Amino acid sequence: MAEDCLFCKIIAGEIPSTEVYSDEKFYAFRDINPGAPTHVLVIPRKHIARITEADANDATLLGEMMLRANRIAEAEGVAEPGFRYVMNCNSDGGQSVYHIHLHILGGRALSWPPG
Ligand code: DGP
Repeated sequence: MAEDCLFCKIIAGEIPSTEVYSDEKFYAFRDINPGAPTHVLVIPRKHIARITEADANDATLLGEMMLRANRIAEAEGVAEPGFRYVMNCNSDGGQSVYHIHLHILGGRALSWPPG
């Protein structure tokens, strides 16, 4: 757990969240400011501040995160109509919380390219 990390505090239960999925490696919860009818954040329990800090030791973890997210998208009912994964990195990428998180956005037709 990293000090002063919002998402580490959510994992620890110090800040409340609406759980969608939880296991020994990952936690998923609803975004507080949803950008679509379905907006879930999938985070590893391991603190990695930004995706560019992940290294070869994290390869399995990152792959598993995508596979868990696939199951969550199915459970949320967005897999078939379609959805989007987003992971923002650093300021120009729009990252505001420095604990990697995969956004699952769905429940409506999404425009492209993003703003
Ligand atoms: P990003 O901008 O990619 O770093 O996404 C961070 C997301 O985290 C943003 O969509 C809003 C969400 N968020 C920020 N604070 C909280 C919180 O306290 N609870 C929940 N559930 N979501 C949060």
